[in-house]
Amino acid sequence: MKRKREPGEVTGGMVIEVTGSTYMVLSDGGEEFRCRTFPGTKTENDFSSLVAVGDRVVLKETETGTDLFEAVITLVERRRSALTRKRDVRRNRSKEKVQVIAANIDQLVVVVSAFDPPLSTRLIDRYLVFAESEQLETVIVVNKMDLEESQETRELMKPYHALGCRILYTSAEENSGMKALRKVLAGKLSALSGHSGVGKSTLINQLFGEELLRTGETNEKTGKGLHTTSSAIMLALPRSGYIIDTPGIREFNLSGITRENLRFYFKEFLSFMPKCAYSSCTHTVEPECGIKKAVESGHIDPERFESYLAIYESIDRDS
Ligand SMILES: Nc1nc2c(ncn2[C@@H]2O[C@H](COP(=O)(O)OP(=O)(O)OP(=O)(O)O)[C@@H](O)[C@H]2O)c(=O)[nH]1
Ligand SMILES: [Mg+2]
Ligand SMILES: [Zn+2]
Repeated sequence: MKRKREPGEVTGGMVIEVTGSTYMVLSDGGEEFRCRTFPGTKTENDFSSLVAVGDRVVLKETETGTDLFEAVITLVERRRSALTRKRDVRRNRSKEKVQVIAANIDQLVVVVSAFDPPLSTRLIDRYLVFAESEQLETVIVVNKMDLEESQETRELMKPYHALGCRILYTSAEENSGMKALRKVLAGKLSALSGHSGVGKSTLINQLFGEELLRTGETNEKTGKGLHTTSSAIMLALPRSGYIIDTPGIREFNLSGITRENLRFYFKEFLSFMPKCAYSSCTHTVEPECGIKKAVESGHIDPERFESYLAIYESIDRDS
């Protein structure tokens, strides 16, 4: 039964969906409000998206003629964590430098697929750098295990097992590995992120046992997804916890990472860094580099080092 609405009433809530400039908010009282912001909306977060899925907000109810509960967001509270990416300034003229994909998450679930699209360890490395820098818990999900020789996939994932990452192998198609996934998601607020077409929405549908989210095909020629999910959405998991589905990304532009601090976020580098001749060694051109030696002696995975160099090169010199 719907309670009587009182315009002007103030309540707290959590943003569960963002569509354009409309925000769905689940209030602390368990009601859904359709909200918008206004010029007086205050935020405790600087230089980033005003509102994102997962945000804690304060609402003020407004009066409208419709059945739906409607409200304006008066305050966006400080985020305790966030999955963010740097905006591509060439493509985006917006003032906000950092795009918040999901806010206040307990863990980041990086989803890759074993095949179609092919497993991208480069992307995993980018997420791991971000997660290290933000001290975010991560889980790596390798989906579509029904499509690829599992031995080859596990070989590719070996360095991540060695790093101590939590890795799950799933097939949303064949409903395998889902029990383990349910277990790591229980009681937490998790965000799924990864390339388009890896099966993020399909995994969530499988968790619920029903088609809650639209899923898409991958392009036959490129094997890439067609960006089926267009905005982030949060769902309450059947038992406990919340999950956020996010749109597939093309690139993961790291925010907050500089050429200077990058090396601290490849955690297997840390114990070899004291062996570099220069304390500020970037492990790129310097002689007597402890990291390069560790790569040569097999103590650091060469692919991980290649990722480091690729990310290093992709970061603007002046950022
Ligand atoms: N063979 C196989 N296909 C899968 C599996 N999981 C998902 N798919 C298929 O992969 C395609 C893309 O799945 P989606 O769930 O839409 O992928 P997504 O990651 O949500 O993609 P975006 O929303 O574009 O980011 C669909 O055709 C799914 O049926 C799997 O485990 N095995
Ligand atoms: Mg999707
Ligand atoms: Zn070095």
